[in-house]
Formats: sequence, structure tokens, C-alpha cells
Amino acid sequence: MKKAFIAGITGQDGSYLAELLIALGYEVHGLIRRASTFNTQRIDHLYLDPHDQGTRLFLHYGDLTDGSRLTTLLAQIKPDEIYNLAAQSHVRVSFDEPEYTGDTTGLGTIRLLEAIRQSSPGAKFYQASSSEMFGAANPPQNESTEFYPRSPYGVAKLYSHWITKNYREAYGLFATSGILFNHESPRRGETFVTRKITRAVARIAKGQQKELFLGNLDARRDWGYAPEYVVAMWQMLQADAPDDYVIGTGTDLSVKDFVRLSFEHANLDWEKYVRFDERYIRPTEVDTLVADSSKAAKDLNWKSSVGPEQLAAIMVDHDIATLEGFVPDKPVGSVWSEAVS
Ligand code: NAP
Ligand code: G4F
Repeated sequence: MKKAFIAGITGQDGSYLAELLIALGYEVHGLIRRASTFNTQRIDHLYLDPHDQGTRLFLHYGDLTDGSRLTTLLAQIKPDEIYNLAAQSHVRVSFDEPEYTGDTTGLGTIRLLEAIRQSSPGAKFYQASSSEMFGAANPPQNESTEFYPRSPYGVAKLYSHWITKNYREAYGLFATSGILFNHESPRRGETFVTRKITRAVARIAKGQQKELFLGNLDARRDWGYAPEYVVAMWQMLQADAPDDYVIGTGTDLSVKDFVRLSFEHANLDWEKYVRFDERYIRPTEVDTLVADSSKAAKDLNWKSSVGPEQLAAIMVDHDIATLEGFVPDKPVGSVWSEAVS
């Protein structure tokens, strides 16, 4: 049985990746941060008591700011695959907390790579790089596009991206970077724009909210469906050699387009509800991100199947259902179902 270690298992991607790897027969070990309240909602449905003979999910306290803990854990677990999905992942927040973002999203990666070098040099490593690293570079962006990050988050991710490449070349580690474009789902954090919109649509439809305050509606993003993106992460570690891959749908939409699709799905006219609030404007904005994923299509046979209209519908339907009583989300999409079947 293969063993995987996931830093960031409690996040959107970590939860889907854990689900995928368990379905593929892995034993999964996740790094979780100690908090005064439970922060495992996204993986609770996967968790069994560790005394249960059948359990294949194990959680360990730790933090990317604590390198010695990472070294100890990897020496104990001896994973075959290590996924670094942990980060302060919010771009707007990175302007408020630039130093902390650099410490976790940037230096956190070197702590994990050093732990691997010392404790698990044979393990395969996946780094969650981001299209934010392209920032102001002209779209479409691919593996050869020059980076031009526009936020402390983007700069920290670029450090992690280059240090991953450096450890691949300097020490021969199987260290791969997935440069993923925006991907969303019913498990998306509530302050990212798509989820903020779909939750508001659900609440407005149910008469629980009157207005939705947003910032820049003109920014364009390549929004895909998160369960399909974790399949790409796993595929990258099954390749013969470590490399960098761009992952996205190749289609871009403005924030306004996503607003319209989401409101229309609930038969609402968005212009009656959406208001502007300058607090959501960023000191420097990324105008347009569009992926050219032809390398991943060729080398990994990866291609997204869920388009923006279906994505908005999945998220709005889930957020409406949640207001009507708890409904666990089941990943859909052909990329996901092919991988788990
Ligand atoms: P997310 O939902 O914000 O999850 C982030 C995860 O990192 C959470 O499990 C969080 O734990 C953990 N974390 C944060 N700081 C940590 C620390 N100091 N030590 C240990 N764990 C820490 O992010 P996501 O959307 O799943 O994205 C996964 C990764 O891909 C992130 O690195 C993100 O930057 C990157 N990425 C995301 C996208 C996207 O569109 N989603 C695109 C490109 C790249 P808590 O639950 O305790 O907060
Ligand atoms: O949803 P967002 O906050 O995502 P952003 O900044 O593109 O970052 C996400 O994708 C990256 C990949 O490209 C990841 F690396 C990163 O971790 C994260 O997952 O904002 C999207 C766009 C921005 O242009 C923002 O200015 O929406 C615009 N926006 C307009 N009003 C808003 C709002 N964003 C947020 N969060 N909240 C608003 O009210």
C-alpha cells in the first residue's frame, strides 16, 4: 500500500486529494494545525477512529513554520508521495499579512524540502504552484511564460516554485510543480470570489440576504472544477520524471460573467443585488489569467471536463441545498470519475 503525506489536508484541494488517494488504495497522512476549534470539516466524512482496523487516514499536528516537526514526521511516516498544498492562500490577505505569507507560503516549502532531503529523499514531492506567479504576463500563460507576480502571495509562491526546481536539480529529488489556475468547488473557502458569490445567491434566493458587495468585476480568470485538478496533481507524481505543468481549462471569464451565470442559475437579476465596495480592491491586480495546458494534455492526458456554467450551477445548487439542510457534496466530472473508477 502506497503512503501519501498531505500538508494542507484540511483545505479545499487537500480534502479532495485525500478522497482520491483513499479511493486509489493509499494510506493517507495529513498535517493539521492545532486550533481551539475543530478545523477538519472538509475531511470529517473520510475520518475513522484510528483504533478502527480499516482506517487509512491518519492526522498529525504540525505546521509549515515548524521545520523540525516536519523532519520528525516524515522520518516516522516514510511516505512515498508528499503533497505541499499548505499555504496562506488568499491574495488580498497577503497584502495585509505579507511577512506571515512569506513565512508559510514561501519559506514553508523550503522547510518541507529540507525535511524530505534529510528524512525521505526517495519520496516524490508535489508543490502547489499558482497562476498568480504569472500576474501581469500576457495570456495565455504556459510553462515558458515569464513570471511577473503582483502580490506578496504571488512572490512567495514564486520562491517556492524556484526552490522546488532547485532541489530537483541540486539533489536529484523527484520534485514537481503544478502551476494551477483558479479552481473552485462547493468546498472553496467562503471569501474567494466564486464561493462568496454562490453563497450570496443562495442566501438571496432564500430571502436571507439583500445585497452582495464586491470589488473589481472586470478581472478575468480561468476557473475550473477542483476535484479534476487534484487528479492532475496525482498524475504528475506518476510521471516518469519530475517537471512543471500548467493546469487550467483554457477558457477565461470575468468576475461579472461568473456573477451573471450564478444569479441566472437561481433565476435572479444580478444587477438588482450587486454593489461595489472598494475594500475588496487590491493594491496591484492581476487582470487576466488563461491557461495553455497543452503540455499536461500531451504528457499526462489531462483535460478538464466541467465548464464555467456547470461549475456555477454545482456551487449554487450546493449552497442552496446547504441552507435547506446538510447535503454532502459528491465530486462530478469525467476526469474525476475516470480516476476513481
Ligand atoms: P485552502 O483551502 O486555503 O487550504 C490551505 C491549506 O493550508 C489548509 O489546509 C490550511 O490549514 C493549510 N495551512 C495554512 N497555513 C498553514 C501552515 N502554516 N502550516 C500548515 N498548514 C497550513 O487552499 P486550496 O484552495 O485548497 O489550495 C491548495 C494549495 O494550492 C494552496 O497552496 C494554494 O495556494 C494553491 N493554489 C490554489 C489554487 C486555487 O485556485 N484553489 C490555485 C493555485 C494554487 P487550515 O485549515 O488550518 O487553515
Ligand atoms: O477569488 P479570488 O480571491 O482569487 P485569486 O486572487 O485569483 O486567487 C486564487 O487563485 C489563485 C490562482 O490564480 C490561487 F493561487 C490563490 O490561492 C487563490 O485560490 O479573486 C479573483 C478575482 C480577483 O481579481 C479579485 O480582485 O476576483 C476579484 N474580486 C472582486 N471582488 C474579489 C472580490 N475577490 C474576492 N476574494 N472578494 C471580492 O469581494
